[in-house]
Amino acid sequence: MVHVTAQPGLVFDRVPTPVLRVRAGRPVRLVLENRDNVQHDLWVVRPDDRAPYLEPAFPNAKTRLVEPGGREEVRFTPTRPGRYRYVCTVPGHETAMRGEFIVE
Ligand SMILES: [Cu+2]
Repeated sequence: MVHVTAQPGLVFDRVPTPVLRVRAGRPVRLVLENRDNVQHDLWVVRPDDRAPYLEPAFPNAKTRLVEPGGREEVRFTPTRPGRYRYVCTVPGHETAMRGEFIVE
């Protein structure tokens, strides 16, 4: 399971650019826990995609908007190895809320 928290101050997991590593072809259980007091989400996107032109890099590789104090779990299978990114797609959040998503 991959567990990510959204923290106050528009950061994921209290580090500037966190890195998640998963295996190609293996199902991923991803949990986003929102410890902030505004809504956030998490999408895995292709490396060069930027808001507002974002789409999930793999089917279902995105959460819905998670309310403050809430959590959501999604399952998806990253099919192709590569370096992807994950971001919060709430307008204005992407520049701060982002990380690397590496599929090995
Ligand atoms: Cu956000």
